[in-house]
Amino acid sequence: EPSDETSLGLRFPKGFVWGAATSAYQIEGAAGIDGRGPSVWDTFCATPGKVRNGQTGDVAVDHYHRWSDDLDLIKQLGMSSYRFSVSWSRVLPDGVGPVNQRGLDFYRRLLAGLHERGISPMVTLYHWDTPQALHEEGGWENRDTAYRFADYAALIAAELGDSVPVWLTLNEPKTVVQNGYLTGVHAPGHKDPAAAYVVAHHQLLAHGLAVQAMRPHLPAGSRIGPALNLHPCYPADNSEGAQEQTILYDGYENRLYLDPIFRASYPADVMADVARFSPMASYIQTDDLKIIGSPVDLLAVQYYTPIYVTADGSTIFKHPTSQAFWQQIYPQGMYDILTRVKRDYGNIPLTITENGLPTPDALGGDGMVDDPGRIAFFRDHFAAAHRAISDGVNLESYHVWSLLDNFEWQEGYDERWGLIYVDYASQRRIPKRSARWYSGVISANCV
Ligand code: GBH
Repeated sequence: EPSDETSLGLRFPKGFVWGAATSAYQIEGAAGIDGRGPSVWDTFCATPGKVRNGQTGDVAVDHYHRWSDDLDLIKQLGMSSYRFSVSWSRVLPDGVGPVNQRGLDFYRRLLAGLHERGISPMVTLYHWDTPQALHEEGGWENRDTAYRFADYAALIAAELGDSVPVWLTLNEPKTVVQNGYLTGVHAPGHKDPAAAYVVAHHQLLAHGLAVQAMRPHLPAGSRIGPALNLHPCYPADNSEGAQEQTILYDGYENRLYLDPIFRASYPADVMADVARFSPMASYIQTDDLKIIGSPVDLLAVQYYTPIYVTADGSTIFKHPTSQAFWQQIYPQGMYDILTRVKRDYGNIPLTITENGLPTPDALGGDGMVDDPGRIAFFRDHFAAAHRAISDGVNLESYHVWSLLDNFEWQEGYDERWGLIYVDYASQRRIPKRSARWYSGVISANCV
């Protein structure tokens, strides 16, 4: 039901795919159920002071038990693709070793349910929930974890490969580096710049090893790619210092991940800077970059916010912010990052796997959840994506973050990012006004 004020008359290419995204720890709950092993996020949430109000993903939105109703909602809204992640420790409770059949069966049921409803799955292998047992062996600081990830990836490809056309290896390695190991606001909560960039290398290596390990198990036509959160970086003013600092900032935010994957090389400026505080370079072995640069079939882009960099390398805000203190609302950034990827890395197929906005949603007296801010946000970001397509960007699908309100990491349940409202007391799902609006966009293939 796009109304005149929310409709721009921009038609998307025929066959453009619309969907929504989630991740295992944020929605599944059932933390100790059916043999799931603990992950670093279970440990982190159980540590006092780490997550707002001491909240955890133990129950989350109970998707592990309510998946069938949730798939019905995806279907009713008219989406043709659903991106979710597999919990590594649900399938391999210790990250290695014997398979937990009941865990694997959950994903088989989910994939069969999607198939029955004609919804195409896009599966992320890792969305930050490192098995606790592997973490205790050194986790991402230990090169061995990259090989264990590739083993897990091969297993999943062999077991589920027939029913998944698109695979994403790691979700946002940068966030694990920055939030998990630099600022410590995410699991495992380390504040260790030296370790952080060793972790970056091992995650990138894990990506490349997984691409290689999965191929032989997948049917022809299956596609694999990384999911990177990219940040367009702009100088805060026109001083020379700000311009220079912006280039380096862009290196840390974007090129450190894009260059090794798409050019099989690390950016020299970032490596020189990293060498001041991290032994990362000494962890790079012969052939690692060849492995990391293994050909991929698509790039999954996640865009939330731009970054403005000053001459002293700090950042400032120039646009309205959202309920997430780090997010500035800037649709043009979507256009800028998509066209930049094309310009610098070639015309690889792109999918948007996350883009979204938290709003302070509440159930109204009329039983509706009115979220005009989210509608305006998506309208403007869809329009920016549309313009990028018109300018030749090979964008084939758009997954909004998120399908449902869910466990927003260190913010607990305070931030609602869903198209579908969840009453956490009853677990009742109520599609927000934005969900109905999105449904209209999908059926018209037009924003
Ligand atoms: C995505 O990450 C995630 O993939 C998804 O799971 C999440 O729910 C969604 O965004 C909404 O946040 O974290 O305090 O250091 C976005 C990751 C979040 C990384 C903000 C940088 C900077 C502020 N970004 N973070 S903080």
